[in-house]
Amino acid sequence: MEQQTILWTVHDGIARVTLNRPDRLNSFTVEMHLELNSALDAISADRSVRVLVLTGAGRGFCAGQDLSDRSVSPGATPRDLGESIEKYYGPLVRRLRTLPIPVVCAVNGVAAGAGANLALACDLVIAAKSASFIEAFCRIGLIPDTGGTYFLPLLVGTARAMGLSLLGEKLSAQQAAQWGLIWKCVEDEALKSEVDELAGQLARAPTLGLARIKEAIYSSSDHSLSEQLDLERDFIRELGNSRDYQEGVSAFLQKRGAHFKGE
Ligand code: T3D
Repeated sequence: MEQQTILWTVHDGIARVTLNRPDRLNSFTVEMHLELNSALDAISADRSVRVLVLTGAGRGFCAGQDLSDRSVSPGATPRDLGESIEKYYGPLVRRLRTLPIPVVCAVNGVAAGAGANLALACDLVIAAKSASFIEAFCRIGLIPDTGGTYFLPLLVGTARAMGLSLLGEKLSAQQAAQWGLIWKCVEDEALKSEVDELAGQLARAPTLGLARIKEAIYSSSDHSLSEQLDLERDFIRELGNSRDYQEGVSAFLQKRGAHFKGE
């Protein structure tokens, strides 16, 4: 499907969404938020979709908020940036984290500001070697939003989260992978094939099980060990009744490949 600011397709259980404002490094306007949101509505409603891949067109992944959309001339009434977070960036992160399918982010180039944290909100992040991550907010007097102040310390620890956020320096994709900020860094030419292979693998996997893995991993930071053990029990109980569990065990015992339907 072609909209003004994003492109999206669904094929073989894989939804692919491309942020498509390459001349502005795919930075967000209200129009792009609205189009992305309506694409995610359609993708969520499509039961055939078992994995979502998010990427950017051109040489960048996403440079965060389109700053040319912000009037900062002296005397102009300041815009309520909190409203922008409340209406667009916050709901986008909540949505990606709660989608009951894996979300793969293919970081094809620079990811800055909300663009960097949008990537971190995804479940698996694969970046091209030439890509980079910049918590650019401090350069314009803001704080990391779009979940940045949550994801960064959780993923790389307070010291590195502080360095990235207070200095706004460019972090290479290789360093991001070494620090554990992202899943993997690959050669630029290999990004598409690696992401296609990964998305295919996830689209053929037991989708309900993957949904519960995502939910369990993300809820662990809010839980005690005891609460998490109870959650694991409940999810295992539910999954033990699923068709994909039956298929997985049957396939193992019969020494054949499993054919999961995602149920
Ligand atoms: O406002 C709210 O709603 C609150 C929420 C805020 C969330 C945020 O994301 S705040 C942070 C906003 N983003 C930034 O501060 C990043 C700004 N961009 C950059 O610092 C640099 O562009 C990059 C480091 C990302 C890349 O640098 P470089 O040298 O590779 O590219 P460039 O030449 O700077 O950018 C290429 C073009 O894209 C350029 O346009 P031009 O000169 O060719 O006509 C540049 O102006 C444009 N561009 C890049 N980022 C943005 C942008 N235009 C508007 N907004 C951008 N964010």
